[in-house]
Amino acid sequence: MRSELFRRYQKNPVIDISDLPYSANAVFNAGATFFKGDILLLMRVEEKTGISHFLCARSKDGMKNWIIEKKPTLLPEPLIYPEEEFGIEDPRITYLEEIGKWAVVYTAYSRFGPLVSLALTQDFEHFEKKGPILPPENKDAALFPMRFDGKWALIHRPSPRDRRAKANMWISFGLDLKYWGDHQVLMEPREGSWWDSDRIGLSTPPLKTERGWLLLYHGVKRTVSGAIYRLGIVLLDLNNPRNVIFRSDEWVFGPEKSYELIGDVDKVVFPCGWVMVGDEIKLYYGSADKCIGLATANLKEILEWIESNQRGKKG
Ligand code: BMA
Repeated sequence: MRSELFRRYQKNPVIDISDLPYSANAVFNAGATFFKGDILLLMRVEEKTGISHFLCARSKDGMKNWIIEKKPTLLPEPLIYPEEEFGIEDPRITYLEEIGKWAVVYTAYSRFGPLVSLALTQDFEHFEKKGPILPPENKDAALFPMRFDGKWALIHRPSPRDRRAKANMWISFGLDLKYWGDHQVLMEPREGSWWDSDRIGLSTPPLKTERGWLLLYHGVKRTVSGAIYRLGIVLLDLNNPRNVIFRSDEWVFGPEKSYELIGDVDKVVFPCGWVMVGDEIKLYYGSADKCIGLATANLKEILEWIESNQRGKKG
């Protein structure tokens, strides 16, 4: 049997509510990036009201000695941004070299439904909120770090209210970071008993590799005892990310440990961020909507695994 591609950190959960400087219900679904020599997590904290905000944590090795901000880093501001009435959730971070800023794409939630909002920052202290960039219902969005033929690219997941219509992943393009067009379906859920048959959505922002843009997506299967959230691997064409060149048949990571199986929402692994340290990927994932898990993977192993799976299919 092959060893797992993603291996859990032995001391998981890497961060949970007992690490926070104030009382909260849950800390999960964190965006991740490098910042001033540290690994920085922008964590979703769900308050005991049910409303979420973001809180920064930093660590040299991304495993221990986390320095966690004393106060919330980014709060919903419903008076200025009514779409944030019920909170802000699930940040995905991309560093945009062209403008020298980090883009945080997140879900803003209100009575009008979840939508995709954008904020820019240079220091993770001050944020320029740009407001909604896509209308409801839409979530699971992240930017690519560069332009393609002069245009920025964004992956996102609109979900039709009519549950008979599938929630697909889309890709859109734009000349600035605010207005999006050239919308096109990128990936659809599979059918029947497949692990990703109910809905799919982007998990981690696209990571540039020699073979293509690597990303993880979550696939949901609905069962009589509820939904199961698992992860699959995708590779997109380096020059034209509309082309999916690989999608794993099998999930590569799913809820197995008690902290992934039991929480506020059972059987959920939900990453929003990863970083590359040399050849090692550090993946940060929300566990059962309650705490944060860490898993590591070797990029070469992943690319070799993709290669052998592609070959297997062709042969
Ligand atoms: C998704 C998002 C995530 C959450 C997941 C599992 O739709 O709302 O924030 O972690 O469901 O509950």
